[in-house]
Amino acid sequence: MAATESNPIIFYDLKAAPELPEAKAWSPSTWKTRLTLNYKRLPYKTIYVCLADVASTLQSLGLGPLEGRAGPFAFMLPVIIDPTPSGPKIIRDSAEIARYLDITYPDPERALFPRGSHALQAYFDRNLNASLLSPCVSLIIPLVPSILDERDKEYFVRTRTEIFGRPLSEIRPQGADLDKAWELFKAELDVVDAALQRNDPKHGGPGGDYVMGDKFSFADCVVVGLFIWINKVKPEADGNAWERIRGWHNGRWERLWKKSEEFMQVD
Ligand SMILES: N[C@@H](CCC(=O)N[C@@H](CS)C(=O)NCC(=O)O)C(=O)O
Repeated sequence: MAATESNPIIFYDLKAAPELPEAKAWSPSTWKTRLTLNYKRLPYKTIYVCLADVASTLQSLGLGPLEGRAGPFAFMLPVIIDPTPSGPKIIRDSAEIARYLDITYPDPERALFPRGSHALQAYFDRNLNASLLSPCVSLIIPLVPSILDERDKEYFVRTRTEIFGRPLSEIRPQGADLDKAWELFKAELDVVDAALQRNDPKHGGPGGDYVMGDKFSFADCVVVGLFIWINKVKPEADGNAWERIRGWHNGRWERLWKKSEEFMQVD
């Protein structure tokens, strides 16, 4: 084992506006890694980086743009540096990081990818992100600037306006369209809920509130990371989004949140 309390893993996360301490640690992708590190009880230290500085920070570590990517998404967080005996090792992308940590710090009791689940979890991660992308783009992304400092606000609005081809302020639906967007979001979660119902012992499943039933895994980091993001960004105009979501599907998401709370420490 390489990382120790005195020589921890370095975890790069995104910074929120300093005057909003409750918004600290807001990104869904970097939460996947924080949950991963906390679950595996690995020693780590977080470095918070402004969105506008992600590219220059990663370039200063010797990283180039992600393959096939240009513009704002060419450099993304999370990134970790693991102080291995053969020198620092840089890993980027939350799923890559989780796989790397399972291999490098094996602990059968705390595997993020229990045996046989690698392919299924890769499919889950990809599809959950893809299916929730469209409702999240309209509901949550336009509110992200509200938790950023002035420079990041300008960066986020400018880059997202470029990506979406219209001003960020026009993306968020209003009135009846807002309710429709939440319905679309719920419809996507209906699909996940229907799948998770198969964990019930009456279907031969193990029971329990995690994606894999009674065992925490990387798939839980994917879902919980998304909910934490929604909580931090606080779409208050919608009457507290989490209040809405936690009652859906017979309280499934609140139970998952509560079961995962022990892995939510922030340094
Ligand atoms: N698939 C990647 C996605 C990472 C990602 O989307 N990161 C965003 C923050 S949530 C980012 O760093 N964006 C940089 C930017 O917007 O400039 C992962 O899971 O690590």
